[in-house]
Amino acid sequence: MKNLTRRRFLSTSAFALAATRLHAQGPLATPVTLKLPAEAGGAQMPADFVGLSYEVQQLSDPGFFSASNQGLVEQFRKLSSNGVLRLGGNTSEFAYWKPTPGSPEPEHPKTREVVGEPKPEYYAVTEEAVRNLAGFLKATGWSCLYGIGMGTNTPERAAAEAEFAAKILGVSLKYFQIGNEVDLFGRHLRDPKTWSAKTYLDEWLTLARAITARVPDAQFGLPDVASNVGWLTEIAATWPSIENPPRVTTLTHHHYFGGPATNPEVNIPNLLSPAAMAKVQKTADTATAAAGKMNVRVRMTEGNTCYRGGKPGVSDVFAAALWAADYSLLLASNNYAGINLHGGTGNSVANSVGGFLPGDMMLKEQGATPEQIATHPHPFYTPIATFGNQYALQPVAYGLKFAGSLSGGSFFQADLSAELQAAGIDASAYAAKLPGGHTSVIVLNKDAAKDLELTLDFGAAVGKVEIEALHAPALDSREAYIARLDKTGHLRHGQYRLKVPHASGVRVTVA
Ligand code: BDP
Repeated sequence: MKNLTRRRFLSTSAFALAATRLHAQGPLATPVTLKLPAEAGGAQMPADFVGLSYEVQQLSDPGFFSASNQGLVEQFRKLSSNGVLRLGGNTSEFAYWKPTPGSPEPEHPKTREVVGEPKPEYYAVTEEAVRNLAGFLKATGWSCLYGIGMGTNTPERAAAEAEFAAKILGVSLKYFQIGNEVDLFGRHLRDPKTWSAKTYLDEWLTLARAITARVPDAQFGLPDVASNVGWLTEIAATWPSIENPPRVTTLTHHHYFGGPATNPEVNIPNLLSPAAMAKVQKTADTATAAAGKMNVRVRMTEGNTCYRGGKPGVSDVFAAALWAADYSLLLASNNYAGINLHGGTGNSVANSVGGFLPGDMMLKEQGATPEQIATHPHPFYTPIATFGNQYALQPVAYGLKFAGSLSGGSFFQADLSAELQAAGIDASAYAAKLPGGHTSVIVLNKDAAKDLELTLDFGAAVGKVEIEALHAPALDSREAYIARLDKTGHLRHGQYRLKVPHASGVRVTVA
């Protein structure tokens, strides 16, 4: 088992420097020419767009988010030099603030036990954990969205925790979030007959006001819904009638492509289909319209390929990298402030969904041995996997990192993906003007078979061309590489012609 685990770790962590194992050539799709507009002028992708999401329960081990956890620090830095760590998840509703080692555990309200939701097992968040988190953020260069429970919390405890977190995290704290997937509270935490966006907002205001009384410059993101973005619309409509509202900087929601692992609809072709991205676009339209009314931006604070811990063979393979790159860039071009892909340790995520991962059951039923199961990352969708005391970036993280290379840039306002799809190929493209003045185009050929013969028309003579590829031997391989390539295409009169192989991504950057 040790050997297998070790091998898994090496294969996903290596950055190949040249085009290594490129897969076989596919049939060619109709050649496409994409003309880039002269001016950027679209959405600006924040420098700290890239983010990860973890369960608050991760804080119950104060050594996890700590500067001394060097392996994890390293992987965070490898993913981004200035990302955003979001703490929340289902387990955040069962955390309680324990200010001093001697302070007693408070009494907890009664909740219902429901399959798929965490069991009412409470744990403490301590000053030590928050101090270590501050050190971790300094060591990584990341900032934090700090999640405070709503489901079983009180205004007094919320305010005390927020006051300490604000003091210790300082500039590393971007904003607070109160409550996780509040649109689902009717399942196990509140009375489904009376729970609504309105009753939620009343509770939220009580907690946020208690926090603001102790942290006068506190900023917030809300409502962190699982999927009902209609709540964002309702909140935006109600907002002007709230007197002296707490300071909200961001509207937030989650997104999982599908789930759980046992759902046959969660498969690679569906994940990479244009239909999946059309759904994302629809949600983005609703969310950004609401945010526009409140003069704030939207952030997708928790999401991934498959809820309840991911699906082996879909969440932990190269297809997830292409999905993550496309998903991130689609939201970025829709003016999102950022995204946080969910992950963490197997235990914390298993607890968040009721104690076990459906993906493990699936593998067992397929006859996998415990040793084979242990070679998969747990949870299956995690961007950074834990294998023993080692951490490793997974394919989905390489997709996020690849998309993140446009951070700080401004998008060209052109639906390049629509032009590619009109040519009958499942591909997407995004182009941005980078802060240094370079133009960078990312093309994701998600097609399982067809290679794409592409001409990028920059409209004027361009300087040096640099190419980077996101690739792996196959869509279902548990590997991902980001590699610099030399000599792949031809530059003539401001037109660059290249081939984008099926199931791969390419980034073309020109001076
Ligand atoms: C979300 C929860 C999170 C879970 C995740 C999942 O907020 O705690 O880990 O989904 O189902 O609903 O995988």
